[in-house]
Amino acid sequence: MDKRESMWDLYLKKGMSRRTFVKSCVALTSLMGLSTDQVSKVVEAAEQKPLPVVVWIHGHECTGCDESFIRSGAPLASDLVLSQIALEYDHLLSAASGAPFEAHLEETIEKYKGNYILCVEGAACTKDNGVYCMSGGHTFTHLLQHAAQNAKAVIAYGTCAVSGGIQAAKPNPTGSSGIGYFTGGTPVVNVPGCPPIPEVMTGVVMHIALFGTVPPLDGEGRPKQFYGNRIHDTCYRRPFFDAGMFAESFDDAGAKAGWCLYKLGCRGPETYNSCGNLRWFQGMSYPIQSGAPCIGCSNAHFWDDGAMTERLPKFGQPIGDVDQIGAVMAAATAVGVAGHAAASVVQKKKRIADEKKNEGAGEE
Ligand code: FSX
Ligand code: SF4
Ligand code: F3S
Repeated sequence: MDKRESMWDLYLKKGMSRRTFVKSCVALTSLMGLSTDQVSKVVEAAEQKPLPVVVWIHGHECTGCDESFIRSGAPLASDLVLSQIALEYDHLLSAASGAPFEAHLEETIEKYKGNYILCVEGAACTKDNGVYCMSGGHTFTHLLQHAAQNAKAVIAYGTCAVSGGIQAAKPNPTGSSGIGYFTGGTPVVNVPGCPPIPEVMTGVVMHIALFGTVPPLDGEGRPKQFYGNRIHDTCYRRPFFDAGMFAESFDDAGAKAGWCLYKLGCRGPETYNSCGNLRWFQGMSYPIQSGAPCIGCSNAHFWDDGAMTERLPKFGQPIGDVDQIGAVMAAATAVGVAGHAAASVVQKKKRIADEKKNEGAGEE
């Protein structure tokens, strides 16, 4: 591999001051959920580590995840892309296109084998050999497998990449799924949300970039520092919930007074994400603050879960039991995940067997 510049090299080259560099490192430290005594480690890594090579590909999706990413305020997405990572290929942000662009992807994979970070947005479309999602003359699943098997780590950005998202909603005509079936043995960090919070997106990629490892993950492969709490745990409307003060309709006095949105279908008690503390648009707001219940956009299959249509609590239990409901939901999710993982292994084995059978019969 060639000698690549570090973040500090690039700041120097651009005439940016040491003070600006250290301020960026402090911001990154706090973004990654690390304590202030870790700042020196971050500074050291940013001085010495070459900029991480990033390849960013898009499957079945609405592109909302990249739209979210470019609105990151701390760090600014422009600083990240121009000074903190080496973004070699991005379906959306790269100006280049066509054959030279695809050739560049191949060169990047070859040159940085085992050392680049693969960011993936969107679901993997599997029906009819994946023909409903093509890129550069290949199916997306082919590109994904190829890019993932040579990557150092994969980041699954958005609920679509993590578990299929809207593409996998019933009746799922394209056979869409999360990308995990196609990433082989490469470590995957799941960053759900439709889309994920911009600063969560930048925080995860910078953690891998600076420390060379994936951040600590929970049982669903999500970074603990961003998905350790339910929306309900950090919600500023929580005192109203605890006091039993609920908006009954979107335009009643309770709604206007900012009471709890549970009776309007809020999924906050079963949804893990940082919306309540980080918020969106540089801390400006988040759905609940704007008067809309959380629809659980970070949960698998939220589209099929009635989140977009049901405006009443889906659980018949008394309101006072809601924390218990959250715990029951978490346990059910864990069982579901275990079952899903077992089913995935079976499906994966079957897919490998099918592929072997079809070997020589053309791509995928
Ligand atoms: Fe999905 Fe992202 Fe929702 Fe959209 O890339 S998570 S539909 S915001 O765009 O994939
Ligand atoms: Fe906030 Fe929703 Fe919990 Fe009410 S139910 S406190 S609105 S997260
Ligand atoms: Fe999504 Fe709920 Fe946050 S809808 S954006 S997880 S508040």
